[in-house]
Amino acid sequence: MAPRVAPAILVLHGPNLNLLGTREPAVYGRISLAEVNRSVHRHAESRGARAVCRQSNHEGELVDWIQAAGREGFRGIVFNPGALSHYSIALRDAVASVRVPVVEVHLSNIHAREEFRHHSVVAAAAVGQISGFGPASYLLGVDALLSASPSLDGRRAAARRRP
Ligand code: CA2
Repeated sequence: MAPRVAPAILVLHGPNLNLLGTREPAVYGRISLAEVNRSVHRHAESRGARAVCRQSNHEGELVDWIQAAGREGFRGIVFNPGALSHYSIALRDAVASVRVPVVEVHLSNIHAREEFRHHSVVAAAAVGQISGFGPASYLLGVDALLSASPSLDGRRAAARRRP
């Protein structure tokens, strides 16, 4: 029998998340992005999966990574688009254009913050959104992808049919 290959999950962090732990601790906590990534790696391994974490301050680079995720063999994407969540139609279109399921995550509860953060244009193209659990949002995102993968396609198709 062929050896079982651990499913790989791509974790994408958007603009400014490289600053995590250095400013705004009241909103985003004191944990650095490197620490978040370490706990994501550990968590994925504990679930028999493998995580690859990337951060970019550039919308186009995030689009490129989303488009390439299927070719690169990723089973799903845990995606924190940062402030781009609220206005990037390019990211929404990229998420909608790939077969790989995308779970949108946020450290803070975007619905409990300023009005302009309440709406994510990416969310309707994602299979779901996890918001407000700090770094645990990423771990919950990994769990969502690993536990729900077979049914995600159907939910995604339903989401796409919505106007
Ligand atoms: O809560 C989240 O995860 C956000 O995606 C974070 C974005 C924000 O624009 C979204 O509305 C919600 C901001 C990321 C910037 O992160 C910083 C972290 C520390 C210091 C400064 C910025």
